[in-house]
Amino acid sequence: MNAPSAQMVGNKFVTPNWHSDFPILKQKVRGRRLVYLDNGATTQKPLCVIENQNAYYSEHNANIHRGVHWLSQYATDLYDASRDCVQKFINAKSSDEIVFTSGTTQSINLVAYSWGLNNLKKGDEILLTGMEHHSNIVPWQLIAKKTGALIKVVPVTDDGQLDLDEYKKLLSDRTAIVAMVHVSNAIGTVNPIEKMIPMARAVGATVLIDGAQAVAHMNVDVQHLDCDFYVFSGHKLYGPTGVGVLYGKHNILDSMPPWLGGGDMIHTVSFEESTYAPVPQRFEAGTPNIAGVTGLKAAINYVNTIGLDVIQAYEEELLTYANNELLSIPGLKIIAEAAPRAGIISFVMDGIHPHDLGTILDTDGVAIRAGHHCAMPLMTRFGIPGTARASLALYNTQDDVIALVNSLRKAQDLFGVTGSK
Ligand code: C6P
Repeated sequence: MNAPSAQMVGNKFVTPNWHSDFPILKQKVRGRRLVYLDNGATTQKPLCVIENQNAYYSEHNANIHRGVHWLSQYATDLYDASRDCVQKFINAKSSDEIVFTSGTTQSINLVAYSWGLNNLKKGDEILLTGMEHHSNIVPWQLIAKKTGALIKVVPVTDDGQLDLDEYKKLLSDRTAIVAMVHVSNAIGTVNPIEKMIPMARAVGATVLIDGAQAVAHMNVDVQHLDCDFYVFSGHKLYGPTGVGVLYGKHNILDSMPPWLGGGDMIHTVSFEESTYAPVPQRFEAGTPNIAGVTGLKAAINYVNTIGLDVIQAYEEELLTYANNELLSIPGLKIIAEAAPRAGIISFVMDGIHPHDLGTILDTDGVAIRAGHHCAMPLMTRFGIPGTARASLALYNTQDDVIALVNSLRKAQDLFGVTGSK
């Protein structure tokens, strides 16, 4: 399937009925139709995921990898089937390369504390980019303090893209790891990681990609990318909260010591010494989020049924439409307007603070995010306290964009701002 799914009818494009798969979108907020444009924070869940969670707790709940009883074995099978599903979803070579975590944040911390603490030494460089989410900055700062490694940062250009000339200059045999975001949560830029990963490999660096904002919007093939680690959260992919993924190449995961200790990650335990389970169990200490993991499979199945190429084509069309509509508002500036973007429009408006915009839009039932988006260094780079961010998902429609634009115009009226255009 590769045809865009929206059809032009007159001057309006008619969207498929994905909206109706999401029960929460039927409700009214403050008496108005809910216009949910905060999908970068978390996506809503389709009925099949909600029903999956209900079925898990109504029929299948038991602890996994422990019980000899039927229910435990059933729950174990469900859990393991999700691992196979994720493996296929990102085209990992084997399901052993998929570690379940609580989300992107935990996945990055796992790599920092297990790989980083054991591989980084004084003078090594950790190369980040100027558009990282705090969860791909702070863990590395903590590890840099402990190891004496140094953090270097690829600068962001005025048009919201990574400066590839500077990236090239920053790469050297001191670069131990490049940890970078695939799609920026704050401004939506899609980074050219297909080009950047081989450059990092050429200097022998390990590569981690933060795919939190990518996996719901485009196909990801980790073998094709040839990254060492790829991380994402289930809840931004129409799945439950509290479940995430760390993909790691088998040889590198296998070389890493456990990060958390406890049940289910051991081979043998005595008071003198313990030995550890092979990967991925070595990194899944304690009772995991079994329900969440099974829900992630339901979410991936949902996405696969539509097809990420179809979703991507549809969202690109909607993003272009939203972009043009927003630019018709005087005094509104889109950050990274010229950059290739996925799913996100981040903007500022003359005379109205982003937080005020967020509050006024909420009175119309329009949910956006306003603030620094956990990317404070990027806001500093642009000299702004924050932005207003509308982030799209497959269920958003042209009507949602119209509601957003009308509400922004209303905010201008309320503030007596006419804009500079
Ligand atoms: N961004 C946003 O509104 P967790 O919280 O672990 O699921 O994801 C953290 C994270 C890491 N990287 C990127 C690129 C992200 O966008 C996020 C989460 C949300 O933009 C909440 S701050």
